[in-house]
Amino acid sequence: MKDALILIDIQNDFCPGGSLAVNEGDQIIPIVNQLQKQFDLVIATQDWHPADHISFAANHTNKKVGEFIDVNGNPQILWPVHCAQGTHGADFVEELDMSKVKKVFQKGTNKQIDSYSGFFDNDHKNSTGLGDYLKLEGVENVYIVGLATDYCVKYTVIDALSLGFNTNVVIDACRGVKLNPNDVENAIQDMEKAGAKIIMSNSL
Ligand code: VGL
Ligand code: ZN
Repeated sequence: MKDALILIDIQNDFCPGGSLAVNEGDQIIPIVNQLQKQFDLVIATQDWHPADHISFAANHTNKKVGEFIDVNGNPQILWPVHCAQGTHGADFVEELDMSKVKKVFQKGTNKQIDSYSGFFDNDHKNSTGLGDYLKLEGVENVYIVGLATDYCVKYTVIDALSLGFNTNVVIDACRGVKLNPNDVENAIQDMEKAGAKIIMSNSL
C-alpha cells in the first residue's frame, strides 16, 4: 500500500502578502515540512498561469474580481492576477522544504480554461499527468495538504477519489480562501461525501 503526500499550490501569491492571499496560508508550512519526513514520495502542484489567463479579472473589460463569466457554458469566477508564470508570486514559498519533492505538476497553463484540480483542467478534457504518474509509481493512498481548501484542495481530492485513490485530507495543513464564510465547512462536507477521509497531522 504505497502512500504519496501531495502539496497543493503552496505558493507566495496564496500566502499573506500575496495577490490571492489565503488567511493563515503560511501557517501550514511548518506542519507540511514536518509531515514530509513521514513520506517516501512527495509531489507538489503549482498554479502556473499565462499572463493572459481567462481567470484574471484584469483580462476582461468591465469585470471585477469575484464576478463570474461564462466559459463554454460553465461559470468561471474571476480572480486577481495570481501565480503568473515566472513571477515571484508563482514561486513556492521559500520556507517550504522542496528537497524531498520528486516531481512538480503545473496546472492552469492553458489560458482558455482554469484548473483547480491538480489532475485535470476544470472541463476534464486535459490532464496534468499526475494521475498516471501516481499509478505508475504504484501509489494507492494519497494525503493532500495545501492551499486552498475550498478550491484547489477540494477539486484535487474529488478527482483523486474518482481515479480510485484512497484519499486523505490533512486538514490542519490546509487553509481556505473563504470568499463566503462557510466555504471551508462546505468544502469539507463535499470532500467527505465524495469519500475522502479528513484527518489531523498528529494522527499520522
Ligand atoms: C486556487 C483560485 C485560483 C487554489 C488557484 O490554488 O486554490 N484558487 N487559482
Ligand atoms: Zn489559479
